[in-house]
This record gives sequence, structure tokens and C-alpha cells, in this order.
Amino acid sequence: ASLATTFLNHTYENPFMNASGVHCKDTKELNELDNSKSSTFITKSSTSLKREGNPEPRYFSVPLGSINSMGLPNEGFNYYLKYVIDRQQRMPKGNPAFFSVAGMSVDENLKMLKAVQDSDFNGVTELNLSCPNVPGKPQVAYDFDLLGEILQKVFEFFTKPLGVKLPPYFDFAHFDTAASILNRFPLVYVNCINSIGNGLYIDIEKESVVIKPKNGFGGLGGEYIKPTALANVRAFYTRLNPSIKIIGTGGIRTGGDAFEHLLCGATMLQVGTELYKEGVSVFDRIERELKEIMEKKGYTSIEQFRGKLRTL
Ligand code: RRO
Repeated sequence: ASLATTFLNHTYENPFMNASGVHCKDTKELNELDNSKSSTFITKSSTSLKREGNPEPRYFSVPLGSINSMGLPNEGFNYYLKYVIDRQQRMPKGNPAFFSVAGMSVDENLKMLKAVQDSDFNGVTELNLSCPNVPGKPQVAYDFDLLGEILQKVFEFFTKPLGVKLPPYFDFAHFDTAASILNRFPLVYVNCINSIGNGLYIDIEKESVVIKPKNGFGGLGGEYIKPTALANVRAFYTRLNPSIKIIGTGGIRTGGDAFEHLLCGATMLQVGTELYKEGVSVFDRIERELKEIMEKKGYTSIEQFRGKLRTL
């Protein structure tokens, strides 16, 4: 079976990459991803200026996943843009990379996207509208007026391939409204989902929270969130224009999880919590497991089953 995946006129060896934020904060981690069995990578969401992020501990692995309140620690926009452009020059035939931005205001996002537009970067840009962890900054994508307004302003000048990172939605009214807004713009993809915002994990022994920022509240990832991730992938796959692809993120730990995201309609797949836990060798294992499932079922390509989830 082949895992070959065509996304925006480029065929990748497989659909797998990291989820932004995990294993992508500096050149060392990015180089490890680039040399791993993932087919490409995405950089840590950046802000115009370097940020230290929230106080530690700010990421905690738990039996069924993870909770984080990193607070957007990053080396700054220029650091990651330079990384992806240098790589492009070093490997002009390399797979296109993904570059994530998460400004703290509309203007900061517009300023960074203008700089991407004016740069030599020829990969894919992701606008993160769903960071749950900056105290005092609500998630943009939960404010539908703001969501439409920012995309309107972005597409007045941005002509390179752009996707958006969405938070999970939990109501059909919200799936419908979000999709009708997103369908007005020439987005190339939506990425479902970011962490489920503001969960609370408790250590019974210590009668305490496990991360320091926001009195322990943080974004959930991993096994906990797979059903919500699948629902969002499916809801947007069935509502968006076919030209807007879906990246599936949330609870991908095994080849079976990857298969489920693909059945729901995802094209590329991102691994966060499990990559944090296992390191980049996670990609070898998940790819092997996905191929085994496909071969058992008689599939030779992902296209044969992508999106073809059955209902009762
Ligand atoms: O840095 C973070 O706290 C963070 C971000 Br920007 C995000 O988009 N999602 C997340 O779970 N953590």
C-alpha cells in the first residue's frame, strides 16, 4: 500500500507531520523533524517578537493525553521565516514546509502575513486562530464576527497558500456558521483541531493542579480529544467547498487513529501529544500501522477510502 498524499499540487510520501507547537520550537527540533519519516513539518506558531511564554510547569503528560498552557513561547517571526527560507534554498526540491503565525492582535497577524507575502517563502502558511492559553486573549475563532473580519483583511493582499488552525466546535449551529464564513475565502485548508481549551487535570495525591499558569487550566490533547477532533474533521469536510482541504489533528496515536481521520475526510495528519511522548520515531510506527490496516482491507492508496465514512 502507498501512503502518497497530494496536497496543493505537491505529492508527499505520506500524510504525516507534527502538530504546531510540538517538536518545532528551534532549528534542532525542526531539523530532526525534517530528517524523520514525517513528510513535512510546521513551525511553532510565532509572534512578531520572541516570547518566553507562561511560567513552568506548563506541559504535563497524563495517562490519556496532555494538558498545556505554554503561552506561545517562541523565537520570534524572523527566526522561523529564516529557517524555512534557508531550507528552501538548501533543498529546492524538498517537500514544501508549513509556517505558523499566531499574532496577539489583528494588526500583528496582518503585519506578519504581509511579511510572508513579501518574502521568498514558497511553502504553506497557517494562521493560528485558536490559541487557548494567552491570559486575557480569547480565541479569535470563537468570535465569528472577528473571524470574518480578519480573513477579509488578510485576503485583500495575501495570495500565497493559506490555511487556518481552528479550535474544536461543539454545536451544529457553530459548524454551520463557521463553515459559511470560511467558504467565503480562498483558503487552501482548515486544520481541525487545536487543543480543547481550558480543561483542568487534578493530581489526587497532591490535591493539586499539574500546571502552573492560569491556576491549572490548559488545552487538552491526545486520546481525550480524538472523538471531538474526528467530529470537527467530518463536520467541516461535509460543509466546506471541496477546494478547502482538511488537516486532521487530535488524538492520532496509532495507525488506526490515522485511518479514522482519513475516513472522516482529512488529507494531511498532524501528531502532537504522541510526538511529544515518543519523539520523531513515532512516525515510523504510525506509518507502518496505517499500511498494515490498509493492506488487511485491500486498499492500495488513501484515495480509495478518504472521506468515505459510512453512516447507519
Ligand atoms: O503556546 C501555546 O500555549 C499553545 C498554542 Br499557541 C496553541 O495554539 N495551542 C496550544 O495548545 N498551546
